[in-house]
Amino acid sequence: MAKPLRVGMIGYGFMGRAHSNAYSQVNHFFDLGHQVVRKACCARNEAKIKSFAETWGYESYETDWRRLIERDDIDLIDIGSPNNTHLEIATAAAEAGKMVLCEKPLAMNVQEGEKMVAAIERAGVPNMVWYNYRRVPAISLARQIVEEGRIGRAFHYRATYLQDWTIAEDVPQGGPALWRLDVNVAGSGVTGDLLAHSIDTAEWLNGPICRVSAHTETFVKQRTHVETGKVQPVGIDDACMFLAVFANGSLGTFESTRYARGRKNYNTFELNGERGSVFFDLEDPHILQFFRYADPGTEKKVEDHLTGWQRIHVTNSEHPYMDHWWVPGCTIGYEHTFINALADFIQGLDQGKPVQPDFRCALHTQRVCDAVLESAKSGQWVEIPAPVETT
Ligand code: SOE
Repeated sequence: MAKPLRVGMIGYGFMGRAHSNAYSQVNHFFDLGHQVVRKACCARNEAKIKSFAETWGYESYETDWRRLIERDDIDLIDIGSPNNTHLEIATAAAEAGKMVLCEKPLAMNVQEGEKMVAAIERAGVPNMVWYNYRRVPAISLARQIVEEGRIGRAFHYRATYLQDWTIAEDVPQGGPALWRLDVNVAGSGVTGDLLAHSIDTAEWLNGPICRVSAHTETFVKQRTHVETGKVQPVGIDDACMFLAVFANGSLGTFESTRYARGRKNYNTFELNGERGSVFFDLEDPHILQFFRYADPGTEKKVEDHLTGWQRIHVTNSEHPYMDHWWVPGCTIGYEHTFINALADFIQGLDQGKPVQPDFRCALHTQRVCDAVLESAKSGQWVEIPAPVETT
C-alpha cells in the first residue's frame, strides 16, 4: 500500500503548472511506494490561486506561504515562486521538518544558497532542485555513454542556451513571468536563468568546473517596471559568454542570450573526447548524436568506412526512463522531464536514498554562476572551489 505524499505547491506560473502536472501524472506511469496527494497550493492572489487549485486538482489553497508550512497535513513544500523568495521559504520549510523541492536557480547568490544548504542539512530533510533537463532521456543517455567510458579523455565541452523573447525594448520588467528581467527578484539574467541549466548539465556530464573567465552585456539598459510604471535601469545580464576549465583538464565554452532572433529555447551541448563525442539540441529533444571512434576496453577503432555521427532516436525501452512511457518510436515532451525528475525523487524516498541534484549540488552550480558574474565585472579569471561531495 503506497504511503501518501502530501504536497504543498507554492507558485502558479510556468513552473507551478509544470510541477503540478508532474504531481498529477507521476503515479500513473511509475510504480512508487508513495502516492502523491495534491493537498494545497499557495499564492498571494486569492482569485488566481483558487482557480489554479480547481484546474490542477488541489484539495485546498492558502494565500500565505507561512500558513502552508504550519499545516501538519503537508509533508513536502515545493517552491515554484520567484528566486528572491527561495531562501526564506526553504529555510522555514526545513525548520518545520518538511521535505523541500525548489525551482532553479537555488538562490539569488552563493551567500543565500549557503544558508539554504545549512538549513536543509541541519533539518536532515529530503530535498531536490528542479534541474529538469537532466531527465531528458537523451541527456541521461549522454551521461550513460560518458559513464560507460565511450567518450574517454574529455577535451572540449561546448554549450549554448539561446532565446529571443526580450529583444523588443517595450518588454517591461517585473510582475508575473517578467520578474526574470528584474535583478532584485531574479538575482541575475541569463546567467542564473539559462546558463545555470547549462552548468548543471555540463558538470553532471563532465565533472566540476574549476575556473571561469566571462563577459556579459545588457543590450536594453532601461525598461518600464510593471509595479512602479516608471522607466528604470535594467540590472540583469541580457547575454553572457564564458570560458571554463574543468577539473578533468578539458576546456569549455558557454554562450547564452535572450537576443538570438529565431532561437526559442535552443539549449545545446557537445562533448568531445578521445574515444568519441556526443551532441544534443533541445529543439530536437529525442535525438542524441554520438560519434564513436574507438571502443572502451579494447580501444578497437571503428572501421573507417563506417565512422560517422549516429542519430540515436532515444525512445527505446532500453533508453533512460522510456520503459515508463510509450512504445518505441513514440516521443515524450518537455513536461515529462519534470515527471521523470519527480519519480526519481520519490524512488529516493522509497529507498531512503538522497537524489541529485540536491541543494548542496545546486549550490555548486550557484558558485559557478556567481564566479561568472564576478569575472564579467572584474575582467579576471575566477577560481571555483571544488564541490563538497554528496552521495
Ligand atoms: C526562461 O524563459 C525559461 O522559462 C527558464 O526560466 C526555464 O528554466 C527554462 O527551462 C526555459 O526558459
